[in-house]
Amino acid sequence: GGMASLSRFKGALVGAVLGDCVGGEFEGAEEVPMENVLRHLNGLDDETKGDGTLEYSDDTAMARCVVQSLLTRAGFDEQDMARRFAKEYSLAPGRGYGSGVIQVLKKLSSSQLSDVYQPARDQFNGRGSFGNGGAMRVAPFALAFPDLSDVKKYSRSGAMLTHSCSLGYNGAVLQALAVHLSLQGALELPAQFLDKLISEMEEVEDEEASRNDARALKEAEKPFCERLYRLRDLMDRSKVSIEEVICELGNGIAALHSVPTAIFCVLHCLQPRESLPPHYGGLERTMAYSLALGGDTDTIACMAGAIAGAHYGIEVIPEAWMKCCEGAKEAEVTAQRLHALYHQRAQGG
Ligand code: F2R
Ligand code: MG
Ligand code: MG
Repeated sequence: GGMASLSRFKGALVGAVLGDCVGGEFEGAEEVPMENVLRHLNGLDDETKGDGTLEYSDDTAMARCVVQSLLTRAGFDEQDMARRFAKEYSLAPGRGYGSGVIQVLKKLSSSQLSDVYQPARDQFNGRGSFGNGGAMRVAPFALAFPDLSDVKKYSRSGAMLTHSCSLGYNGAVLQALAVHLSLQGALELPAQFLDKLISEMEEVEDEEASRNDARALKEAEKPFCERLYRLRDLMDRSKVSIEEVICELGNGIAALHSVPTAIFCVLHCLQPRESLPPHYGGLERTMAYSLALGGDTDTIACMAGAIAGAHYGIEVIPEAWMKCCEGAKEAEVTAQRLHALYHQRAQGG
């Protein structure tokens, strides 16, 4: 499809849901043989499956809150979004939330709260969370705002409702930028895509709060930029093993150890790979590869799925996968409404 086409919007939202649903199987696994991944994915074609047998987790539960809030308020409203997170958690607490963020979600449901960002600031002795919970749910921000500076501003604020550490919210900004650029067709030129992400993150990580957090956590001066440079080195190699990817970029629950990894999965799978079935298209390759990394598979596949889906569009998504994954059909419908909001804004309406 063309730039910011409806197909790309649908692909992004549905891709995220699929990644979450199919990735749940291996979350927390240390080693995941590709054989097991392919067996899992081939099993989705089974006629007896369908009707959402694979349930979504916190990644999608929170992304749905983001979508509903952005649509209802026709933009970012922190009070409304916070309320939706809290309500969703209280209605379905068993979706596999991070152990820290649960505290925030409980506090956000209090009616006496004067500052919705305060519970997040109180996390981890005042340091805030650096988990990938802000990034895993950020895709709708990339789809709601045509202006890149708005995507940056609001994805950051949206993440700060639960993640006040810059290593948490900057991961969300990076993921939102990747989805947004992919939506514009930027993955047609992978090297330029990565250059653009780096130049944007150089600016983002130049802020004082980011520099302070990086220093306190003994990370590189600009941690996400450093990972993106490593990613570029990996892309330039003719062969890269799963172990090298995990070692250089990570596969963990921290945003720093998962957002650049998800971006790498997408870039690596733009072309056919020896370890993956030749009949697989790019989106299937991205999913399979994300799962084979092990670790935080639902979240890495969810983030990679959003970027890849925005690139390839909805047409390439296997119907059997759509049927198996809870919430996939609904994501396709709501993507249409985000598409309308985006183009309304783009026309200055
Ligand atoms: N939580 C999971 N999966 C594991 C458990 C699943 C479930 N409970 C079960 O077994 O049934 N998955 C989901 O969590 C990730 C997103 O987490 P989020 O929203 O960022 O949560 P949190 O609690 O803020 O951070 C996650 C963990 O990271 C560590 N951490 C974060 N900041 C820290 C800091 N400043 N200092 C020390 N540690 C910090 C903590 O261990 C947090 O618990 C996604 O994978 C999603 O799928
Ligand atoms: Mg999850
Ligand atoms: Mg996860």
